[in-house]
Amino acid sequence: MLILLRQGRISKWFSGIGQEAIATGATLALDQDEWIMPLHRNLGVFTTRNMPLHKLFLQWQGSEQGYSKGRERSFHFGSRTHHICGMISHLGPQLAIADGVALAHKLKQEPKVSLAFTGEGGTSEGDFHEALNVAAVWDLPVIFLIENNGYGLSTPVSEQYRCASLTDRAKGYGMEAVQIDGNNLLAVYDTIQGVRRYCLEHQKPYLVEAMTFRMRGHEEASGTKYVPAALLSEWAAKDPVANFEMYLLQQGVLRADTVNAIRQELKQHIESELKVEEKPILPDTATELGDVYASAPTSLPARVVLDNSLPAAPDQLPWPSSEKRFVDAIRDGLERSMHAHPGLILMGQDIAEYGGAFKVTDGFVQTFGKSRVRNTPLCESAIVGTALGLSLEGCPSVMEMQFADFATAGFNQIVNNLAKIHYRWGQHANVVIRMPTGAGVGAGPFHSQSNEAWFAHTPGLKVVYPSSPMDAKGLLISAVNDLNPVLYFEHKALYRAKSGPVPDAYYEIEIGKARLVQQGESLSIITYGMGVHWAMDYAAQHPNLSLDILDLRTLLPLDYEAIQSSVQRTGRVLLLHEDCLTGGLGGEIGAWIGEHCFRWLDAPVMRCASLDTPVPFNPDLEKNFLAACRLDGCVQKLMRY
Ligand SMILES: Cc1ncc(C[n+]2csc(CCOP(=O)(O)OP(=O)(O)O)c2C)c(N)n1
Repeated sequence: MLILLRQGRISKWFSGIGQEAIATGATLALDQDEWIMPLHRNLGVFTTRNMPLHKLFLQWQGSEQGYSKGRERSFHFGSRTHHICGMISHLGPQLAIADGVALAHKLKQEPKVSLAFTGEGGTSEGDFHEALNVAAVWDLPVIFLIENNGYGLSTPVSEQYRCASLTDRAKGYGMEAVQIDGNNLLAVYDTIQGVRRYCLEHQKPYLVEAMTFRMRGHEEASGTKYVPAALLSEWAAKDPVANFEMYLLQQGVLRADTVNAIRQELKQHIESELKVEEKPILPDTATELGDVYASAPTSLPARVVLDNSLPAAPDQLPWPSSEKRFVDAIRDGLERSMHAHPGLILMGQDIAEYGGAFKVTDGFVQTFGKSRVRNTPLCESAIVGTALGLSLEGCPSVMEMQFADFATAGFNQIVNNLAKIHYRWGQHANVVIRMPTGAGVGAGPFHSQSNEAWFAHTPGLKVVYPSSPMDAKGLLISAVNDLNPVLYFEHKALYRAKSGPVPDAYYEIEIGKARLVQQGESLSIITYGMGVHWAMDYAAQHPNLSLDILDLRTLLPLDYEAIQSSVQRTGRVLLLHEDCLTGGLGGEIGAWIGEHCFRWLDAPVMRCASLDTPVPFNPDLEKNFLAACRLDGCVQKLMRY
């Protein structure tokens, strides 16, 4: 690897020299179909799972024939075939994915563990704490394996943590732990084998701290100047490969000539694998864009798919339907999905016996049981990670974010892990995150935000935002059936304030399709969520105006066809949303209209949005904050233009 790097034949990678026994020993101790969540120094995981060397080389050359079609670097890739989950650079997020996989095994009653690696530096991340705590509270068979190699980049352990040993932390989680010599292959192998048996038998997690040393720089270019020479020579004497070889020679398992023969054989193998030609990548934009999302699953529960040719008045629906409040429609969609997908897991704070902060899942635990309706500890990041782990094992999940505002605490897992995993290495993330959102409820800056734009900006996510009970049920069912991560925004102020007819059937509303609420000629109001109700109320109060109201319903991907049709009908566009003005969806849609629909415009595209301030608590301040109070002014201005 070092030679190839110097020759420029492979790209930057992170050396595990001096730590080989850990990745190799741990991987050997597991069954081949047990998931491993490796990190950047764990070449041994990939080779021990017998990944063909030529394909690994091609991966590090950024080739299309590697494991990530040239999209990922170094060890940041996974392979379902090998039960290896690719890391993201942020390190800690790997740990909770192992929780999800172990949860799936536990629920399916399969005798399997998952194993997640972390460096000692990574143990300082909140993700470490959250993942270990969830595994402990939920009794999950996960092995957490710390490779304590002395330095996190240039930071020595003395500046990383204060406990005497990282195993001390296990006690705080109610978990067993052991510290071992990570440079002794047999000690690693034996320990992980025994720990694995423990995890299976007791259905509990276990923490292993393997002591080792990083013999080279964090990556080659950064060197080891900051490491005292004495430490390097002390650990050089403990080299795991040289010591194992010596041990085998002493035991008579190996002879000197066999050692040479093995070396020659490996050298030749490496040389011939390196000869596999890399075909140059011919970038194809359609392929790149096409791989952002997983395609539709091949089999889905029998369902009705509602399309946009439905009568505008929902009470003329061709199916039996009942009048339902917005909140009950969500509940109905969730309940029908639980029946349709026996493997579907619900997770969230207080969602079981308590029924959730908004009582959406009230009574679910009686119907579906506690293993499928799961109260979680207070740890958004770990639960999103767990949801991803469930998806690796084929279990869809719906996580209730108690308030959309708290998505910040799980942001990394959402925008970096869920969103990018399919593009990076072809793994889907069948995860729905319910986001109770919005203001107008006097809840102040941290229980009222509209944060959909953060996610609508992230390739790989889908963002839906229903405004009617009928859409709420259908879009939720679609979101669960979709293999991609879906952020499902539900406005809290609509829960009990709005009702409407909802078909009794198990039905989908297609993600990515807007709904024409009413057709008009003088002005388009393009909006979503609460904005739809503001626009409808406004239209009712101004019957003299012929308003075209388009409910986007999905914010990513956007229905550009419907947007263009609306612009063509009126030539005047007002983009209305509850989110703040700057960086809101309105700016993006406005730019698109300017670029693609200029010839139909009779006036500049305008935006009506909430103020660029946090959401204030006082009702009068909140009213002044919200876009609704500026709607009339915007419409009048646009009509006058
Ligand atoms: C969230 C985050 N912060 C910082 C970094 C930069 N970084 C990459 S590896 C590393 C050190 C990690 O140390 P450790 O977990 O001990 O693993 P080691 O590299 O020693 O194997 C740092 C700081 C990162 N990748 N992610």
